[in-house]
Amino acid sequence: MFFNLIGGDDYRNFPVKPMERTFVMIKPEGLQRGVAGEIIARLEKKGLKMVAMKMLVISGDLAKRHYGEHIGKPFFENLVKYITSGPVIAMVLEGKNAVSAVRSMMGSTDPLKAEPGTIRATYGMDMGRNIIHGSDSLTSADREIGNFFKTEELIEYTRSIEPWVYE
Ligand code: IDP
Ligand code: MG
Repeated sequence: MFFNLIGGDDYRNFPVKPMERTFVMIKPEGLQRGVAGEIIARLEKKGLKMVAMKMLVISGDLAKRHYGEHIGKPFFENLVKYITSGPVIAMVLEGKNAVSAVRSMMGSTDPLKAEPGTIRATYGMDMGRNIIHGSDSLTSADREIGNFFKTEELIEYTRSIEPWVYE
């Protein structure tokens, strides 16, 4: 588990909290439609801390590993073909309950059923073009982060705004 303690030595007596890390990806349609920056801005404004980010074209092997739980499902082949079809932006975000914070900002898998205002409801029309991926649990997050990033690509740093994000 990538636990990270922030503010441990803080002279303002800022409490120590274990933070979660989650894996987030802007899918190819996000870049093609020119909304990647807007989506990243939403996550950033929420208070989540970026600890890693890169743009890449996913290989077939990586796509199959990333979506391994869906092998055999009717949409699997298309999903792998699509997710490898153009560049994506992969990132690791850190925060209190980061996994569920991102999932609730994303909304349901089907953008037409996603709660209005969520990222998928705002930017998407179709299940296969739902704009964003976010880990569904801490276990998935660890696995997915490991699939996309080397440990040395996860950057440790302190943000001075932390006490204005967390009580
Ligand atoms: P999630 O992304 O909300 O966690 P999953 O069920 O893990 O949803 O599915 C992974 C991705 O596969 C979805 O984000 C979506 O792009 C695609 N997908 C899932 N179910 C379908 C489907 O029934 N038809 C087409 N694509 C699907
Ligand atoms: Mg999923």
